[in-house]
Amino acid sequence: MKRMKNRFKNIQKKIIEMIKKIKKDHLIKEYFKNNVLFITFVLTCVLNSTILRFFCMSTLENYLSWKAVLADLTVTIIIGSFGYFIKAKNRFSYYLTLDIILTAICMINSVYYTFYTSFASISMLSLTQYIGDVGDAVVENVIQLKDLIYIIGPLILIITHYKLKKKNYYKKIEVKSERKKKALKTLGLGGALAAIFLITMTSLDVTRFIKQWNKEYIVMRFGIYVYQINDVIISLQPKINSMFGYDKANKQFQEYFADKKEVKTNEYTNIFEGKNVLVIHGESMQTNAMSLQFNGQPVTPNLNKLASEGMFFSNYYSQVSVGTSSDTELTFNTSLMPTKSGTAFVSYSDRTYISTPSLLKEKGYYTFSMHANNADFWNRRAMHKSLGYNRFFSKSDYKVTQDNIIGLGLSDKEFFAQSIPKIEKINQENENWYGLLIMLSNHTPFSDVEKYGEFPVDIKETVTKEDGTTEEVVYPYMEGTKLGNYFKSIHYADSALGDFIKQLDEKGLLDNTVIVLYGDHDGRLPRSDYNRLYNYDKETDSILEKTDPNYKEYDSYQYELGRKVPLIIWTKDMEKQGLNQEITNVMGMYDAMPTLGNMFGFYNEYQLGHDIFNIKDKNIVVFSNGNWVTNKVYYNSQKGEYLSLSNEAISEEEIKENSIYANKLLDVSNNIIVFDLLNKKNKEDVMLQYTKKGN
Ligand code: GP9
Ligand code: MN
Repeated sequence: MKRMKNRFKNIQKKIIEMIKKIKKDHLIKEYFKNNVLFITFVLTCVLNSTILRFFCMSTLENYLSWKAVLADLTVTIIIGSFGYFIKAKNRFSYYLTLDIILTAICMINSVYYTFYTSFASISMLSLTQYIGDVGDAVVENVIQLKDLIYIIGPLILIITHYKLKKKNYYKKIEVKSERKKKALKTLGLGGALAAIFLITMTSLDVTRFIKQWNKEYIVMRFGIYVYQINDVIISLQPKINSMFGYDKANKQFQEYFADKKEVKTNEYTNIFEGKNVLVIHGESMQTNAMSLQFNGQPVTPNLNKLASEGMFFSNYYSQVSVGTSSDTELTFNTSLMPTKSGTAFVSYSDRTYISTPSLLKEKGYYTFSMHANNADFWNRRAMHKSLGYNRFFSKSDYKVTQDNIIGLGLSDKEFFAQSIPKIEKINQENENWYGLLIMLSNHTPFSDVEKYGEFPVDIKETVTKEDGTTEEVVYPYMEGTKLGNYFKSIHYADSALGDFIKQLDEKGLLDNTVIVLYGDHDGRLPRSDYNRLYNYDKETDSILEKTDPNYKEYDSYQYELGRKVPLIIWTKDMEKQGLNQEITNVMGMYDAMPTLGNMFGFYNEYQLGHDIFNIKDKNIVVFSNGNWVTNKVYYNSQKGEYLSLSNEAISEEEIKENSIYANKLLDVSNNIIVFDLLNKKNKEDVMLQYTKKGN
């Protein structure tokens, strides 16, 4: 004990002596004087990363997180240390190059965050050819002044460099023999900071870091640079992943499905057997638009009509990840979740999928998909084959001219009109068919306003003046906002849908057909616009003060839960049969296949979702970022917080169990795709093992 005390005293003494020496010799001042460029580089990069967190993370604790600052310092000091191997006069180019790269990372993520409320992934780079098409939309709508602020970093570095050059600074500080020493010392400092960082990591930090899907958490704890480096490594993993860990993945997969007990029948079993299916992929259609009207005009009269005449699932969620439209197509048709990195459509199109089209094909259906966009967008050309479509009608099958384009491509009205003869032909040639029609016009940024047709989103009021005459007063309300434009856009898409149903009916194509319509994901609309929608003060043409008794807070939870999309199952005579109803139990895109399977008489033994008519109020919807929702509670795994949705008490146990379930489901789903666990050989292996076990 005494020895320990002495040792401690010695260390203390040494530190005090060191501090005195540093003070006496003005070492800090000297260090700053001799390393101006390096310090400027480090500080500007740390500043940029902090600014990014400031714009993306709402709380002070998040953007000033010392862990993130420490991580940024560590990364920049380590990569900056190599600059000392270079001659002083040439060092600037090295730092400037790095500064530009790191600034670009901040800028890209800043733009990306505004658009997707998430951070960018290198795996999206392989998708740039698809993004290119929406690129203009992004630039037009998303790049804001705040995204340009990061340029200040390299600018400061450039200005500093020229000032130093003028003073002949580089010649003065150049000591050739010192270069290597300095580089190693700086690297050592970076290493020491990295060690401190690693020691302070919690087990939660470690697991989230490895999984990488909780991007906000990683950026908050590790800073943007560590996130991006980790992302590169993780993105390379699909290739590496499928090389290692197969046995473990296969074992977990077998156990998962061996444990699964499912009720397979209910009152809806086989009600649609032998009927054709027309699936309509409603681009960016959100459920909340369906309950709104402007000046007495509903935003989506046709959707509303289908919903009231058919089965309307009003608490239905999209479960997309970075693959947006394509992820929904995957989940809807296979009851699997999007992959953890990359997208199934792009990275894993060569895997085996058990899908609705492939199961219906086994029942003799002709299967097709139609989308008037480039066939390679989201790699559909390859993936639609893997999903079991006999034929994919894409852009080259449609007449697309300058006059019939809205937003990203052929307008929905024109798309539907040109699809009818194709469907008619298929109907004539085949006993049964399954078709998917992917809409396009209602795509962000919803700026082709003049092409959507008249649908004012203002408030018009008729006022009687003192002299008895009347006057119309117009308040701008949602006019000119992105959400307002979205309403105009979805109104257009809704009207295209209405026309389409009418035309199908005229051709007799609805007589033996079930229409299944889903919204593929939300429209990624700004929360501030919802605040205007719910808190508009027409007298001042502004948003009510938060202190106003009428102010309705549209908080982040309401926003997340408000991203619901419609699912409607409709036939011409459903209403007459008394089958029309609203189903309010919470339901996800992965429950569509099991629910429809029961109605059409097919079954996927490897489905992750459930038939909603069997699981009812016990259902749980898992999101690809690990969040989940039940009828009772919504859990945000990034924040580790939950929101109660009913009056029932929520126990910590329940949160824990559901989170374990969610993580397992995501793991199993990801493994199925990455390791191609559904391929024939694998299924045979599994069967063989069971037979052996049975013996
Ligand atoms: C592209 C269309 C839109 O063809 O489906 O895709 P998204 O941008 O919504 O993923
Ligand atoms: Mn989409």
